[in-house]
Amino acid sequence: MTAQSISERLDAAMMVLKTHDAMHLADGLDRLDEDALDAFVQQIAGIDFEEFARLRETPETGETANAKIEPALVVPRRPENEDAYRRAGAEAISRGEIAAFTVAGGQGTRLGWNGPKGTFPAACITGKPLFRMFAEQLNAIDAKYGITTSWYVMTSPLNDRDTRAFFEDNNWFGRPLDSILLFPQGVMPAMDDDGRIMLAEPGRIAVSPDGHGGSLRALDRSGALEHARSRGVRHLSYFQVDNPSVRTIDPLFVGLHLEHPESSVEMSSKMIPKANAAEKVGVFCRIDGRTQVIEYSDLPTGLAEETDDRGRLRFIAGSIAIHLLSVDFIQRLTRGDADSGLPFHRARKKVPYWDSDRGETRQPDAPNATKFEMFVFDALHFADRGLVYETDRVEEFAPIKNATGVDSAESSAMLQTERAARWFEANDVAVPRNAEGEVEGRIEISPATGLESCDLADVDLPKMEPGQDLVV
Ligand code: UD2
Repeated sequence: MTAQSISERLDAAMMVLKTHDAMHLADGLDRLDEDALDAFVQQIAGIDFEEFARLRETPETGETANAKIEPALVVPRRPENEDAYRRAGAEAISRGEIAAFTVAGGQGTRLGWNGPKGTFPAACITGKPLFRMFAEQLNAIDAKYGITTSWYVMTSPLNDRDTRAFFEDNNWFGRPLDSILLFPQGVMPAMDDDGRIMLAEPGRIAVSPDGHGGSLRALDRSGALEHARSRGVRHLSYFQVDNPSVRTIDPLFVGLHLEHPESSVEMSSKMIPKANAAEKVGVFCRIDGRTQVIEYSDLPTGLAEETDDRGRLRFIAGSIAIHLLSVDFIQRLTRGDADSGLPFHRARKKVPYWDSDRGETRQPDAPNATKFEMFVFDALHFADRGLVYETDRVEEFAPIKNATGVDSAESSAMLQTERAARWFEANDVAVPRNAEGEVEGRIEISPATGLESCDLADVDLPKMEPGQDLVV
């Protein structure tokens, strides 16, 4: 078979555009050289025009509108039979059944960091980047359990090359090469107010990542699910790239996911009690009896502020985006059966667009486009029973999302130090604190030293002086 020439492939792309009434996307092609035309043809081939047409015709329903919404049932932080669950989890980890899965395809616009978010210096003293912090945890897990943990990292077409280069420059953090798979997520075209796909400039359609929910089909399409199966992996421990305090693989959570009567062993999630009604985290609810997350922006204020007899928020179970998903469950959701696909959510955004009259790309002053994203927590809806387990904020949630203020590098560093101080104190080593109880100084505990407080029992912890920076 001879390779098709560029003009043949361009003709085929034009047919696709005609069929889908999208000839406006061919505007300005006469300005392009052969490489740019080639990229355009490839972009057209990657777009699912039928899916786009379906989305255009189906407005987001707000399926919660007439549903009965109740708070989710939550397994408490110190569950009955905790030790037995922890043992069961540790055994599954030792059998190599749990892999780590990091979603790192976001654009990190709020942080203002020029590069993939995982390259951000996040450790409170050494400034180790997020990816290194996770890799060092996995190295420690491997040493503790005598295994090689598989690690899947989802990038996006926008940051895949830079992320890959970062891993290469860092010698893959000493992880065995065949145990790591980086793969890009899919993209979705942006839609203008006339319901048309938008052109960013001649030959380039305006697209954006399809949301972290796109991770499920990206796992399938990239071969990561196959890779996992071939290595005996049965569950993925899912976490976001922005949380340096995440326990990448947690034996107690794994044990609960595998053996708790409330779990269907398909998908389980961690929650923390929300700090206040307005905190920007999704909330675990039961909608018509099924566990689901309602994103903070979609939870009616009335419900968000409701309190119980003791004055505690009723809808208090905040999602910190840590889940366990079984490989079989992900496979079931990605079989291509439209009924089990995750729904798309719409967001109004400012998207630069090609103005063919003026012959230039213009930056809008106000939102001019709709972006489509899937959310991974919507998978819970398809699980027979979704287990929700309560964890502790300081132990597991110190996200870096913003340049300053709430959820910034600064607030994360304070939380990281507070957690380390608690681990010292739990092992009878005093830490200097001021009158407000804040730690005087900073502490960073390397994963090689300990993955949790009890790992420090045999470590000779140094005494900390006020104002000191202590790395152990
Ligand atoms: C997310 C959750 C929120 C809460 C919070 C906890 C959503 C919609 N909201 O809020 O409920 O759990 O996290 O920290 O999830 N990402 C991709 N590809 C994409 C989009 C995002 O990989 O197309 C990754 C991104 O790199 C990041 C994570 O998903 O690791 C969170 O994305 P976000 O910043 O859009 O969500 P956020 O922080 O508003």
